[in-house]
Amino acid sequence: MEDKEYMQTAIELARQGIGSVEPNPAVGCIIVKDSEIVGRGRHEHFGGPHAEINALSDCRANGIDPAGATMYVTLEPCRHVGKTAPCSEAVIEAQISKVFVAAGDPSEHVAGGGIEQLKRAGIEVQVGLCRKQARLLNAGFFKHAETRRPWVIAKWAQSADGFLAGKTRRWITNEASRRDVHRQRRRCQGILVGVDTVIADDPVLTVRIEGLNWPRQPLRIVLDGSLRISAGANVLDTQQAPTLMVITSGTLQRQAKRIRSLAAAGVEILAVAHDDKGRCDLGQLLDELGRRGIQQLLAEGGRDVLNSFLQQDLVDEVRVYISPEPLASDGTVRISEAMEQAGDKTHLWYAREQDFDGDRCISGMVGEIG
Ligand code: AOF
Ligand code: ZN
Repeated sequence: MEDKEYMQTAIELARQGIGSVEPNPAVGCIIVKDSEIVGRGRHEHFGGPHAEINALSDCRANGIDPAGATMYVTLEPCRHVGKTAPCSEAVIEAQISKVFVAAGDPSEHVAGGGIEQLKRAGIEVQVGLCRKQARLLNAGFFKHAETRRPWVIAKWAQSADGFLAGKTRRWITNEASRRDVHRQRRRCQGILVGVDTVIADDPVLTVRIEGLNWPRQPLRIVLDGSLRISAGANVLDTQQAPTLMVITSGTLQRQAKRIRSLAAAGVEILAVAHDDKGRCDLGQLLDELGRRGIQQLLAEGGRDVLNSFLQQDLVDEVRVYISPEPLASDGTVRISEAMEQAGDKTHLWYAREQDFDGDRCISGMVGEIG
């Protein structure tokens, strides 16, 4: 096998962590000695040991001393004490002689320091093998570390003829598609909707997966400039998950009493600037969410909210679930032109089409990965 194939094997290992490791990156690691893979490891879940540590343990469990071996790791080994001890030290201690790193870790606590430490210890380090693939896998992690803003995923469900809602149908897409939405929510730290979606559908906006008691429910974010939400809305039940209501600064004064009672019920309020139509400043909101450590944000609608994100070039990834059935005369809200364009595969990078029991899901990124 060539170096590139070893790194690709490490990337495939890393991929298995998506959905369990966030907001940490999914990382994979392979140890090779005498042209043979002698250790494999990946970061398996948030808070758990890092990929390098698992690969070193696997190597030793296989009865092999990692001294003198080559390591292929998809992210620069950390050198900080976080929930775990620094990987760089473990690699040095194990006397690995050469390390291939796919991509540097731009996080403040690493930022080249891990690579530097390995080099100082006399280890040969080569950076950049399969870099793009490695960055693609953790696009949200890299964007947040580099810009302090979340990676925005615009998601919607539509009928074959482009409607987002119908007069008589509650669900446009099938159960398999909706199960996938919960898997997507799992990799996000925030789920955002506009208040009109709350008024129309009264969603709960939590991660619900059969047989899984998900411990890290994302923050539910409702754009509600003038605070029109009804007191009994499901998202206001903060026993299930935390909630942030985003209002405009004018509303902060006008609805002081209502805001106090929401705050008393555990709902957080964030006032942001607004435009002349009273719409919340999304750039300011993303800055604030990034500051709070929200790395991946799932924007679930409705049409006007998604449209605003798209028109302001704030969307990084699109996920469209398409039912094979038209709604025809039952259809009410049609997708916007901006959404139609964004959902067009020719406009998406790394576009992918999946089948969920007959529903199609088209996903891809709005720009190229740098
Ligand atoms: C690595 N290998 O497998 C991962 C790394 O809180 P901790 O200790 O889990 O540290 C999390 C940080 O470590 C995370 O923000 C990222 O910078 C890095 N992730 N580093 O060497 C790994 N998952
Ligand atoms: Zn580490």
